Amino acid sequence: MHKPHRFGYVALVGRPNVGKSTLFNRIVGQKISIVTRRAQTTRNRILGISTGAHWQIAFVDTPGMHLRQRGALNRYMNRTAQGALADVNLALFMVEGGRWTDEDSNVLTQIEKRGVAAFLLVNKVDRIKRKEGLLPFLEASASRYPFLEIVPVSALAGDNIERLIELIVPRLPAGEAGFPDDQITDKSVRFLAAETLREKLTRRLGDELPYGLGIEIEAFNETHKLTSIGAVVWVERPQHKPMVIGKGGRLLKRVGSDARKDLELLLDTHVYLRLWVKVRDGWSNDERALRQLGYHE
Ligand SMILES: Nc1nc2c(ncn2[C@@H]2O[C@H](COP(=O)(O)OP(=O)(O)OP(=O)(O)O)[C@@H](O)[C@H]2O)c(=O)[nH]1
Ligand SMILES: [Mg+2]
Repeated sequence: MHKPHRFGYVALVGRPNVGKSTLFNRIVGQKISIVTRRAQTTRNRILGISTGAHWQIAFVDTPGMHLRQRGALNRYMNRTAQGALADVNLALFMVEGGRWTDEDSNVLTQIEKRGVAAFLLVNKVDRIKRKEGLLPFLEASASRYPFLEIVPVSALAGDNIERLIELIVPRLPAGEAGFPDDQITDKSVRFLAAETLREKLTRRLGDELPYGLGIEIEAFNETHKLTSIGAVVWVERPQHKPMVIGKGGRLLKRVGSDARKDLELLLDTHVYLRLWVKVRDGWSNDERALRQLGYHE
């Protein structure tokens, strides 16, 4: 029998750090969304398009919904994640296998409020040695909402991802693809460059990470051989500046070199990066500064 072509939007939601962006990148087949071991890495709604023979899925990666809201940036992140639940055909609600927290309950409340059709994705199952040990968790989670499916996965190891896609496709409406089949995201290379820098900086800073790190791309000039990028790293306090620069500028240099490697692969040109670190007092709680850094609807 002829299979109808299907197309739809699928939002990935969950509390911070459960592995949404890791899964998103794996499904889309390219590194689009940044990943760190820190909570609250993703700050924007990011579209990632996956195209198969009879289907196209527009995945929406979202910031982790969290309860402790420190300021305007946190509120923006929560609003963005909640807003992503409107107008999607399906939500993938991701939790961590064996661990249910108040923040998970909060995400579920948001799903319930909108009555969105949802799958429960139980991620990081690679960490669980005895798979039988997961059963009580799966049963308890299943009773919390009429989930259409409950799918244990490992975003990191890639376990059960093909099965997940097979389960999603029949839930989508019949319809033509919404995007050209070679398009994988709605984000510009400028955005991806800024995010790459934020990822490398976050990873290098480790436990010393200051809260408000923002990247602003000031110059972006692309020729067929060389992309020249000028970026400002915004910090919130004067004492954060030396942390980001490092002794003798070493940390910033390493960050630049980490980012350059990724960006050269992404852009397929040589990349020349110039970085400055600047202080803007309390920017993450300042609506105007947030808009300037692209954190607005
Ligand atoms: N062991 C294991 N670790 C994982 C898995 N998926 C993600 N991680 C790790 O979990 C951490 C957070 O992953 P992210 O993909 O950034 O999580 P997120 O849900 O997008 O986080 P936010 O953007 O902060 O909301 C990273 O260190 C990942 O490597 C998994 O399946 N197994
Ligand atoms: Mg993320």
